[in-house]
Amino acid sequence: MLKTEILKKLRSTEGYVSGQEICDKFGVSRTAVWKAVNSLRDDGFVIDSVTNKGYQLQSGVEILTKSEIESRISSKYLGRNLCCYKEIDSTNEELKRLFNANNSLPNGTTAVTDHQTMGKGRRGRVWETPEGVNIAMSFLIKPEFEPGKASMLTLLAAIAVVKATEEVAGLECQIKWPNDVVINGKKYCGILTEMSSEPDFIHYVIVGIGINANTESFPEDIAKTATSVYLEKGEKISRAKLVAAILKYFEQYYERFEEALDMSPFMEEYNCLLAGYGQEVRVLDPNGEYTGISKGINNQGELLVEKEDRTLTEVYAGEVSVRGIYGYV
Ligand code: BT5
Repeated sequence: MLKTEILKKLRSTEGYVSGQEICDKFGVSRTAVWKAVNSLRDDGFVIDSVTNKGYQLQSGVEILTKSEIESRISSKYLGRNLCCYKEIDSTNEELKRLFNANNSLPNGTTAVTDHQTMGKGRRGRVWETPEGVNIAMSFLIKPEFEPGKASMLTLLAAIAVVKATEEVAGLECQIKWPNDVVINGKKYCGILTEMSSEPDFIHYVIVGIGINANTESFPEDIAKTATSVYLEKGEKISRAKLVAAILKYFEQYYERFEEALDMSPFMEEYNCLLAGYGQEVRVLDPNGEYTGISKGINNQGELLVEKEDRTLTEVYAGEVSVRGIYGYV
């Protein structure tokens, strides 16, 4: 797409790029360039234009648009069919609607929005995505493995978020099994994986990721347990860069998962990132709470917890939450 290409060119050039150079490079008319630049401006980019010099992108703009994300994507198929929205109820719900309208929706189709009006957590909980600061993104994949393995994709997504955050923001994160990524003990990212399947066949899996990127403050009910890159680092980051990095890393990990079909290639890495590993945790099981020592995940992605009587329980993510003994992590 011309807009995306122009954006890449402007970003990679210090100083001005002449209109003629853009025309020659992409084989398009001056009018097409002018229209594409204006459309980028409509998206919110600040682009200077000076007669006889050309165009220059002003740095420091932080925008979550299709062209901004596309110009940074390096994954092979994940995010290549990209749908971006200024505002939507929920990116998970949007992908479901897109799939229901078109069963041949490409594998890896991704939805990203700046603002979710009805963001979902697990089991009917609410996920906050206020305007202009956070990331809400979901991708749809069509795995060929059995439905019982899909819950492990949440764990892969958590590793991808950790890697991407380290790369883009230089921040160290931990994973709170199964679906949170935390920084300094506070929730920075939540993951919601949903699936449509028959007993032995997956129609699709949607992995939804919510990230507190540039959030300056949180509603009172979550202020004590939530954090953002901005609050941890004191700097705002490019959300588009983070989206592209998450897609890149998830695709890489997922390729390896498709070969192994379990967590064995990632267990060591995962357990190193696991909050509370080797420590006492409280398992909030609807059939009765208990405490024990977290022994990390097994190759099915279940959390192993050793109870006081030395028995080892395999905790399945479904109905259970795990807490640190003194608080959220
Ligand atoms: C989650 O649920 O953590 C999954 C969140 C998934 C959100 C993504 S955004 C893209 C996609 N589209 C959707 O509609 N959802 C996905 P859970 O483990 O149930 O945690 C929910 C709890 O986290 C809430 O009850 C709050 O206590 C807390 N919470 C809500 N918003 C938060 C935020 N922005 N930051 C930190 N904590 C939050």
